[in-house]
Amino acid sequence: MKRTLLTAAAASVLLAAGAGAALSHGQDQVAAPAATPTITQHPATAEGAAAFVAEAEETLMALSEYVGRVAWVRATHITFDTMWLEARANAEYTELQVALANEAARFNDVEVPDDVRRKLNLMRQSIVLPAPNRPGAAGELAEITTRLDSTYATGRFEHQGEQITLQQGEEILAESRDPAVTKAIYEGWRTVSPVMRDDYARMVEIANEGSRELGYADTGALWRSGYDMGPDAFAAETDRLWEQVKPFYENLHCYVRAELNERYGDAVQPATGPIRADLLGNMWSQQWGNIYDVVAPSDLPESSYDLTDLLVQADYTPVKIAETAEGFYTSMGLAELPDTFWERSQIVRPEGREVVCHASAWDIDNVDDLRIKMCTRVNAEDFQTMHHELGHNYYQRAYNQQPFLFRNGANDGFHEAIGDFAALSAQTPTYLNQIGLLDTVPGDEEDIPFLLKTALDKIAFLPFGLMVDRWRWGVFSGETTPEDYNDAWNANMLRYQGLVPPGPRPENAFDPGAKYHIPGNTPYTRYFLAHIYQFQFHRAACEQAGWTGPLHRCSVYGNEEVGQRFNAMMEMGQSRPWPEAMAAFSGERENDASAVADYFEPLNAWLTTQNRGRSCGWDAA
Ligand code: X8Z
Ligand code: ZN
Repeated sequence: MKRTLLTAAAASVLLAAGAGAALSHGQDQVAAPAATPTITQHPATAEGAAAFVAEAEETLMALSEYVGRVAWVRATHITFDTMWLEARANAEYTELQVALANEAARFNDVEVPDDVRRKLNLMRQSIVLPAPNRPGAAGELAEITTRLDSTYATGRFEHQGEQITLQQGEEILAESRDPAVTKAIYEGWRTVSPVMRDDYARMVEIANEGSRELGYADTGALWRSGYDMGPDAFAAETDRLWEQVKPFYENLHCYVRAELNERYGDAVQPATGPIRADLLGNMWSQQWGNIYDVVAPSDLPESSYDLTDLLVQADYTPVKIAETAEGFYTSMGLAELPDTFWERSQIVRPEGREVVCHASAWDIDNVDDLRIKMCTRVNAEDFQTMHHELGHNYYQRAYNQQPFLFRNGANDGFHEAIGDFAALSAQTPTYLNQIGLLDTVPGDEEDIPFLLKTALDKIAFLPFGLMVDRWRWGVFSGETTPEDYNDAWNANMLRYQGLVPPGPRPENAFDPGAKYHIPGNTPYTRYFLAHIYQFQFHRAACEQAGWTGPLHRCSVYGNEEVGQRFNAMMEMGQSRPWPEAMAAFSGERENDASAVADYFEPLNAWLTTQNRGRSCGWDAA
């Protein structure tokens, strides 16, 4: 993710507000911010507004660098003290943001130039979790968010007599085809989160209080307001996009269910109804590419390569994956990453200390102290994630000439889509061949296997990308109360994804807490949007490159003209409403899932044929 997400706007794109193991529940030591920010009162005139904005940007930028460095140290070395420091720094930053947002309101009725108005609005809108303006609130909020994030990061559970990490659990789930094992891993990881529930509920109360003071109905409405349209219009827009892609998802669900039924039998996976979530090769069933071998079409040629195998055979290391991803961007004419990227990033999981392994990209000084934090493994998934993270870093650097408040993505979905756009080219066999990983580019007989593999990740993701915030919107609005947290989460999983847990969930379960972005407080609709935008960008880029073949075979590797146009969009940052940024690159001004349909067109037709005679769908009641 990218960094402005959080309570503390500091540095990581996925950013985290987290906390952890070392700051245990019931202790109350953190919190008072080190300094109360002093904000100069400027006259309520256009000049006063401009002076206020300039001063605010300077103050925010300085504090954000400080908070970013503290947050980096906490995320890469979780201890009682680093949690204490992060909570304190985040509290201070939140207090500053809230104070500035309140001050900005004094200019509501003053006529000011568009860019100043946009910045005044952004001062409110870019606070992910606002604290109310009363003593102690920002401190309590920051302590909770740091603790939630660190609890997730340091979570362990018992499996076959050993304490294992999330990453170890994910690896087992990706590879095991034993339903007893996948069930144990699915349920085991979810034992780390019940302890988060009360903290989460309290956090919701505080952030809602803060959001209301800023004029939003609740924190969900605040999150939905960041898309250059009203919060209700944005919710309706996501409904519209989902309706555009839902038939395709249902087609994929139907096909995968039938294959799983064939593999495991009725007792494990019935032929109708929802799919058992632990059989899909991923801890949250959000991407299903790991079970390609289970669902591979038996009447088509086998894929002639597996990217994980290619990387392993070619002795790739995590650093080499990072260098290769950088090479994709530089081939499009973008500059190399700074030396400090290589010196300061965390590319592999360090020994002997606790870290946040969930991948993120950071922009510590808001200029060029770019870094990633990953626990990279040599496999196809992390090859893709590396391109994703560097996309954030390239965006951050492209907009570093903008004023501070515009140093962000056109919207958060753009930020998440940049690297995925690059990876759509970087996963083509043509590209893998160009960089020497793959000897022979397969012919079109492998198109369906290739598209199926891609859809297992990209299409399967769509309802997950939607359901996470649908849950949070309900929580923030009060429609879902703490007693219903877990049932509402699983009801969403059933409704949107057509999935069920492998067995009844315990009374104290808090399954949402077992997904990083819930304890990490990272809004999630961004990823749903990114899974649409990346195909819009890809289609536009391939058109610019003069590509006339099928979209899934197009690669813009080495195309400097496309790179230049793409960078021009990225350089705009958040300075203009997002449709203008999109138009700058693609000529389009809308969210439009037709590019998804175009890319996967042959696969969707093939799935329809495969599903003939099957009754698809599931009952969500
Ligand atoms: O969180 C991420 C990135 C960091 S922004 C690794 N992603 C989402 C997830 O893992 O749930 C990328 C895809 C969706
Ligand atoms: Zn991201």
